[in-house]
Amino acid sequence: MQSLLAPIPELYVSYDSAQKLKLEAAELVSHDLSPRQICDLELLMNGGFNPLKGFLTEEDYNGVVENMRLADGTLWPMPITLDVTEAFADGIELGQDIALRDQEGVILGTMTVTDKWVPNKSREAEMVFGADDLAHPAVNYLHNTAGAVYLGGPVTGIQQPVHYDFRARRDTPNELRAYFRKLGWRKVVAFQTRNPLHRAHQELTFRAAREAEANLLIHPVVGMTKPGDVDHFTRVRCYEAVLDKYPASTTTMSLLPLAMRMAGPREAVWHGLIRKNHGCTHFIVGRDHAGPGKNSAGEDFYGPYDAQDLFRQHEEEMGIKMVDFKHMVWVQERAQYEAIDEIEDKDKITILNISGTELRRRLQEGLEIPEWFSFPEVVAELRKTKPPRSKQGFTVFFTGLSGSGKSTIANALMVKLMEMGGRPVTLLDGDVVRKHLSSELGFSKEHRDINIKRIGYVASEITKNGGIAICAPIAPYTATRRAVREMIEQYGAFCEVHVATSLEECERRDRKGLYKLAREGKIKEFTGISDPYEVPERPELSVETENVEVDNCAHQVILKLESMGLIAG
Ligand code: PPS
Repeated sequence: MQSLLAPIPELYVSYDSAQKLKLEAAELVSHDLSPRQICDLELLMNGGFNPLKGFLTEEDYNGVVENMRLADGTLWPMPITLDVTEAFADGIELGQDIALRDQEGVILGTMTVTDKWVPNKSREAEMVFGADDLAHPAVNYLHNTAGAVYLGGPVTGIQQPVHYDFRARRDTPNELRAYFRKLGWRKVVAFQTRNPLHRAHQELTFRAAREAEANLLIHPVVGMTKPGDVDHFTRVRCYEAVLDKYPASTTTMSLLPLAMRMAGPREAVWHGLIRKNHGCTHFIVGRDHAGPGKNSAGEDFYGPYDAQDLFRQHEEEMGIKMVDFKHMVWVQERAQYEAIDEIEDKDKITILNISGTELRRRLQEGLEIPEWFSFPEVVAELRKTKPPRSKQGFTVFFTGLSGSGKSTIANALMVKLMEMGGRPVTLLDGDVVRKHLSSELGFSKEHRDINIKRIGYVASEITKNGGIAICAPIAPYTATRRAVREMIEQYGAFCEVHVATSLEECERRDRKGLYKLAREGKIKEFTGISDPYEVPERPELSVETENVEVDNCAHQVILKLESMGLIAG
């Protein structure tokens, strides 16, 4: 078993060599790393992925996919691969050095490409993630984000990726080892997390450390977690508040720049090896560790204890011990947390629990979250990032034919929302956007899509920052409207309103005289006449404008927003 006292091998060269290499690397072909590859590279270079010396070669990859072992037999459960596009791979010869750059172009390291191959992604999905099912976030990434070709070979580290946030809380494996050494911590239990910590977590981690007679490392992931998780800025502020609740000098916290794959059992083994590299002797594995949620048939991808079982099988070889998670519940009569399997008088007591879903509901609706469940500082942080829906930003997206009445209703809605006050309101009207944001664009499908995505981007920024965006373009294509919805729903609600005025009525009104010109062929690609309009199938609201006052149409939208909880009734 490796000693905690020994430093772990890193892939970095000395400072002087790095300066020299940086200059020489200017001549090399560059690969711009994806956010996930940057996380992987950081842990490769600093020894977090020891014993890997670079991105996996084809032989190592096959071994890892098929039986969790590198070609030399060493246990390693997760393929750490450098995926690139076919076009990039075509220009690379075996034996060639390439520069690995971050998204700003800063060179982090170089790699000698020894292997280049087209992986069988379906096989990788089946073996590593348990199913070739796009409902699994890593399988979705594999098929829809990762490049088609993998490059493998040894990496030479030049410099760490730059982090501007929480710098004092980031430690390499060797920095943590040195810290443990300095404090004389010979046994350390690591706790992996991607969620805010509440009182039950604090109790269980504290007990785990006490049982193992060890110190405690809270080791949250701040690289990439499951889409939809609480952002790491908020989480770290929450962790800092919880850290004060442990007895002084028993516990520390460090941030891990890992890109999680949500691979359940294999991920647990991977997490354990990473923590061993960081100098820990014990690792807490919970129920459904790193679980990705439900598959496309609505069932869990992994059994609740699969991760513990796989870890236990390899514990000895890994050289880090598993501490299994105790399910902690609040016992009202005794006003304390207890491990559920240690309670003997279950029928005489009241057990309280708040599920994740219930917590999200309470946060969303601004309801009480009791002190037995979480610490007031944590709740305050969560409330700041997730204010109730009636205080969050949102987007109302009108779509409909030219002359359907979108702009008129949108203007009326804007005035009504401004009268209510509370949030800034911005109107992104079709004509106005075309004048200020998209003046160079025409009306081809490609140009319309660019135009709508620009509107979507601006609306998503407004929504993110707590404002109300009202958009009123024609937006004739379903797929583009869906893309805008996805952009916005990351930050707040999206209310699609179809202004369902018929083509006959729009043409009869012909406010701008454009339909006449379109019929005469003087305007090309005119929506409804010589260009398509795909009617929304499931908009949040559809309004008729024939024989209905504008004020009433705008009022229908207000009622819809109220029913969605976006404005207080
Ligand atoms: S799109 O498809 O969403 O990008 O169109 P949009 O930017 O909303 O269009 C804004 C206004 O452009 C006028 N116009 C045309 N519309 C459709 N097809 C063609 N070929 C065209 N040429 C000019 C039209 O007046 C649109 O304004 P509204 O407010 O919808 O009447």
